[in-house]
Amino acid sequence: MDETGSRVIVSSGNHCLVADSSGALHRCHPRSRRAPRPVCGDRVDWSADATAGWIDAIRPRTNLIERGDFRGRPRGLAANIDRIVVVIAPQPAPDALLIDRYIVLGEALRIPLLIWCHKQDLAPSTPTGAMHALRTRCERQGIVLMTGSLLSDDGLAHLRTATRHEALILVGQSGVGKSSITQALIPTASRRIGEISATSGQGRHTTSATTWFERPDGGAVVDSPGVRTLRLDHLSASDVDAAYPEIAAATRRCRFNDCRHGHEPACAIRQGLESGEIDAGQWQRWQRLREETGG
Ligand SMILES: Nc1nc2c(ncn2[C@@H]2O[C@H](COP(=O)(O)OP(=O)(O)OP(=O)(O)O)[C@@H](O)[C@H]2O)c(=O)[nH]1
Ligand SMILES: [Mg+2]
Ligand SMILES: [Zn+2]
Repeated sequence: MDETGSRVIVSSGNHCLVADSSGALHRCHPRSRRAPRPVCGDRVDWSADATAGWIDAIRPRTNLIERGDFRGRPRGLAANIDRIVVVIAPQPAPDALLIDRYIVLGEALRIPLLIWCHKQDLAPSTPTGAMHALRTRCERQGIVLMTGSLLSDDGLAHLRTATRHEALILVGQSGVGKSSITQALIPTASRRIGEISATSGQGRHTTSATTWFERPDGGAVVDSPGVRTLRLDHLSASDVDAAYPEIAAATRRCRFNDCRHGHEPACAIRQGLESGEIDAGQWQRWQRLREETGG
């Protein structure tokens, strides 16, 4: 049996689950240890013999989202993604550095980003300072920021509309609501999760693997396991700069090319921090991420 144009919906490195054009799932393995590893979202050609299913080819990707593993080596997370949706919520409290990491990743891959502030039913009536700073930044940088809740009347309607026909990946901390959103956008998702557990023999229903779900009206939602951090060692200092245009521009205005932004005269960063033009939290995070990316 030869199948073309099938989709990898879950990958664990040494095997993956492939959905064929009818939606049926097949467990497949790479042909050899040196064969490229398929990732969630890959389109593949595969075939089955008496022993197993095999990945014959990975179709060209429109993009590949990678994050660093525990040693900082890039590892594929998902491919062929139209938009990264960073999910945050009042609880667990947002981590500004983690949000920035996703902004850097999105800029580096040129994948549009949307920040979805979930669980608004739990949000304080006056936004926190951190939320205010995030909102200001998104406005300045043209990052789409939307709010919603599964408990409000319009629920996720505006998320659905704003991302129609797109392949989304939902990312963020554990417990922010990624799987709940997936199930709200894809009514059949929970049935699918049951099928995946049966096929992979894990019998678990928690989000342990990045999983691709087809949307009923086209596109897809990729649910991913919650993270505490996102390593970006494989990106460059200029990737970081692209996510902080105000800071990058200010560093170019410093009088000295090698300004360390400490006590040098005519330092545009220090002036910006003093005037409030540059956000102190953002400045700290830029320094941290520049260090990590070797800049
Ligand atoms: N108050 C409130 N709770 C919500 C909302 N959406 C989801 N939750 C709850 O948030 C908790 C975590 O939701 P999940 O969808 O499992 O979170 P997750 O991001 O998938 O978590 P991981 O899989 O661990 O990364 C669950 O108890 C949900 O019922 C919401 O809009 N409001
Ligand atoms: Mg989940
Ligand atoms: Zn300076």
